[in-house]
Amino acid sequence: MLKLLGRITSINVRKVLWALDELGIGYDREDWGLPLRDPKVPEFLALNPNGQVPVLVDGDFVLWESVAVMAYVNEAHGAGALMPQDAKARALAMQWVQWQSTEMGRHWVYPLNALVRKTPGFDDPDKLAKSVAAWAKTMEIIEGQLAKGMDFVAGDRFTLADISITLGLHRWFATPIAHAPMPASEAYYRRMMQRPAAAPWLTAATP
Ligand SMILES: N[C@@H](CCC(=O)N[C@@H](CS)C(=O)NCC(=O)O)C(=O)O
Repeated sequence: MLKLLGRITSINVRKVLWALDELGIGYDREDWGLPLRDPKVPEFLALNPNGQVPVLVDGDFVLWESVAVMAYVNEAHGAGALMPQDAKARALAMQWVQWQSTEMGRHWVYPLNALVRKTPGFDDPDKLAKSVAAWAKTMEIIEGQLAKGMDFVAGDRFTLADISITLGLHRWFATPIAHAPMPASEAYYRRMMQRPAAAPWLTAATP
């Protein structure tokens, strides 16, 4: 049985959980990550020297970095069902997966901590405004992509990109900031919420 280490309030953990559920793969999950269980302890650092979640344990194989973990469970345990076979189509899907993780993901850190988690120290209005503005620009990029009229973010089929982008949209909508209208993104988000494997990972309890 696969074991996933990580708290469900982590968007990076939820990427993997949604992929596992989408593929119908069974797993055990252990809560790790603050404030539940400190991953910066020797037992956890031996698995991931970064002291971060998620970590996947598959027998004696250990893997960290959520994008790598999603890709691994899809290929090793899901017969590749969540990515296209065609190299260009697969690369385009991976483009969105990586972009969510890097370009988009770095801008929500400040707003999420300041406005949702109320983390002490995240109280600089200038930093907050700059992060929100930069995050909003990434949302315009998503809106532009989804307004092209495809059913999914990277084309005509559901891929790992939809997991990453929908979780990013979920965080955007769950953060109490001004949301400019994004009709294509809103419609897409509602469609994704209909997927049985998605619903548990798109709740108010996990912004
Ligand atoms: N690039 C890494 C980032 C992992 C990461 O930032 N994890 C956060 C949660 S989203 C974490 O472990 N924070 C420390 C903690 O929860 O104690 C990935 O995609 O897996």
